[in-house]
Amino acid sequence: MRRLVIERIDPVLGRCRYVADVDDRRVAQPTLVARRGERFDGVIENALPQPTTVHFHGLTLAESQDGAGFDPIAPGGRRRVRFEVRNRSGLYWFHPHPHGLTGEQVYAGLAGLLVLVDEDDATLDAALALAPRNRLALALADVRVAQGLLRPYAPRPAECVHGWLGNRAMANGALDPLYRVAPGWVRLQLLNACNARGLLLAFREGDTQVPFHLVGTDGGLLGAPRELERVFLHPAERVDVVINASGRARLDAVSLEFDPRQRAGTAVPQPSHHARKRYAPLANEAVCEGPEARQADVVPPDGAELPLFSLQVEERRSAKAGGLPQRLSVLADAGEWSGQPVRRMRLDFSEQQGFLIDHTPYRADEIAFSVARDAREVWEIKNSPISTAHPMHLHGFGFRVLRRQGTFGPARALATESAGRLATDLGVKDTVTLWPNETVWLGVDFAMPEDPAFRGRQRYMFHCHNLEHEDGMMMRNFAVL
Ligand SMILES: [Cu+2]
Repeated sequence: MRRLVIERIDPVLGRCRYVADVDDRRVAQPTLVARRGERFDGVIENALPQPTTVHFHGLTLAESQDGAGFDPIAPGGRRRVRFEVRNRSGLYWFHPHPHGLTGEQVYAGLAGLLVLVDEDDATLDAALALAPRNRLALALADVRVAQGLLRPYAPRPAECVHGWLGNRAMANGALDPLYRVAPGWVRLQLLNACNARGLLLAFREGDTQVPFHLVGTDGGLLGAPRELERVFLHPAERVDVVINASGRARLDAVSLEFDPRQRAGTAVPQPSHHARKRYAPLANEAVCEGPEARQADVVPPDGAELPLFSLQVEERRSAKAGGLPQRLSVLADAGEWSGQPVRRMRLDFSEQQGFLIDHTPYRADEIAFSVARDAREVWEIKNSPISTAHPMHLHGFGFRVLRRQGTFGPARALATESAGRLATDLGVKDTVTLWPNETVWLGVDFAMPEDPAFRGRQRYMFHCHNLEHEDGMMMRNFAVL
């Protein structure tokens, strides 16, 4: 059994971390590695002064294992969580999901990576002749640094509506991350762990942009690699990319400048921190209530260029670079979904309440809709023209992106085919980003494992993974019956 402790380090800054006992070693900010078919067996201890949960993002889990916030762990409490790892190899992650407190806790450092491996994963590494240190799994997050110090989470009202942004990037909790790699292929499994910032990932050698290959998305490897120059990565999305470092001295990963399509103007609805009001010790802490001009921080807006991390290529005489296979997994195209029932949802903006799904603020005790066990559904999700980019996350089930319509120019330019899909839409996804005025069609298979934990009604969530939108009620519960 593993022990996963959620700690708060500094009472002023509130920097949090996961501490795991892995093979009798205490590891801070752990990256857990699991093989498909293995069982996870852990005790989660909450050493925070707030309620929390641990959501295993992207995994096929029953309600009791998903950590979605229906049943938080109280301060000082503990919970045993056991499940079988059923998903394909890829980068998954775990983070808190207590309703109303998620943004604060994730920003405080609570994001752990879960790398799943299987035969396809090992075959790819072998073909690339990957040096062990040339494989990195990184949680990329923007943090607010002023006078050399990390600033605590203190969003102003406008930031509670539009998102809390940082001015510097961290990878796995470290500022100015630089990794030494050997010549040859480098494989990077990258998570956008930012609260709200979208990234347009690219690699540079000096001033020259260096192409890379997309080999996987949220839910594992693509069928075949795609060569790209840049790729959008919004909060909670993952990409698995390989880049050839042979003949290069240094590669810098950056988020390129882009138009973030903020179409909701500067409207500032009255934020209301429902979660804090439910917990007396937190009710008087000011969040979302400070004066607009309280902080003098200069934070680059969403879409501004931001350096992410660097790869220093160490010189070696004989670098044996393998070849990139043209077949990565048996993943086929999304398949035939015509004739399946269509469920329609709309992402809205309300001048009073901020961003919502179907004009309805989240209610913990509400079930917005029910889905039949083992059903296959098409979800048609439309984002309002008065909106912003929303990375929408579905708990419990991976899905396929079938089609996009109304995508704005610079994103549309990255489409790979007539259905408007982007390269990242070609894999299994659990989080999909919708630009303002865009409609996406998803194919969702609600097949449930034959496992006693999945018996009976299972509740899941569908929500925006801009964490301020999520905490601001842009979330719905649904049930699988
Ligand atoms: Cu959103």
